[in-house]
Amino acid sequence: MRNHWLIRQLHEMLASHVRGKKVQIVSHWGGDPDSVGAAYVLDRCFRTFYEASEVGFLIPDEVSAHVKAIMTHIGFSEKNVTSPDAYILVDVGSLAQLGDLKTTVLESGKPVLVIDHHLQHSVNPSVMSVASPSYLAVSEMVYDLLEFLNVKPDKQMAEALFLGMYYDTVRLAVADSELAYKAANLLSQLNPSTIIGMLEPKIDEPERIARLKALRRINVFKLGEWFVVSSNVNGYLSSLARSLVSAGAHVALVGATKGEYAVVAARSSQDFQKYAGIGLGDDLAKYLLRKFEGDGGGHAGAARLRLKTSVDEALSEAVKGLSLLLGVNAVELAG
Ligand SMILES: [Mn+2]
Repeated sequence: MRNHWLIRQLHEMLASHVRGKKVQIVSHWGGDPDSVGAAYVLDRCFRTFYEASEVGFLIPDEVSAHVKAIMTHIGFSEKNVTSPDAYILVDVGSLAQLGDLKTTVLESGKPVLVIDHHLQHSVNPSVMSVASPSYLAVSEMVYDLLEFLNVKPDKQMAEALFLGMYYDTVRLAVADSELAYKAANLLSQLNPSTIIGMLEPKIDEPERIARLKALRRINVFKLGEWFVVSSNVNGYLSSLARSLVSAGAHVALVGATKGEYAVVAARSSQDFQKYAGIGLGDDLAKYLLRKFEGDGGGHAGAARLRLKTSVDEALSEAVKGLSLLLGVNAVELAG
């Protein structure tokens, strides 16, 4: 167990806020295999071991395609709990990641508990948090919670936790030996060939067209050693930003018009997150929210913002912001 003290604290908080209560579990916007895998096992534990009277799970904003595939496979679906007694936020590094559910959660007046493995900064004082960046995934924290409870995961639980750990460690590329031991333990209960493919789901035709069109419309900038691309699109923001990073961008900025706002999604590559020394969800978000009226945030490698301006203006200000934060000029590559 990575941190026995933290897991005991988690257990004690759950014991006092879940037993006999109606509990709403919420992930960060869009969800990902880690938040969904951890939420699935927590949902089961809340029913069985913590004796919650009702449990539901919600994903704010658009649910990503691979998350849908995983949920269908393990038999887990979203459920809205009416007037819950407590909110449990899973894998939520900042409250801005609650997207359209942020106000509902914060204005409920109910206990809010965050279970997370990111650095928690500027967390609202009314929010309780069990978090440690020493954990490589929330699914790993939940793995340790099962061990603490002396519960052996069944096949669905093993699949959910394995996918979460595998995804958040970039297919074990940033894992350590402790996580590898846990992953191996889970792997012995499942068939990798049936589940690992779910992390690369088939995309449907409209999304495929959107991705290809986003590529056609990009502007490419060189900021010192980093390549930054921006694209003005119509939808599928997170998916397009991710695909531009896998196409080779260190930072991808995509924006779409939504009413009188520009919604901007930003993603960065692993090496940018590791070596650039700036975070999209904090540094870049702060910069843009000083320039424009709006809201949003995220974490080091991913951000989503709503800004009261045009998409082109928001994207060019984002490039300017990155250039200032990195202390290098932005040079647009022509053609
Ligand atoms: Mn995570």
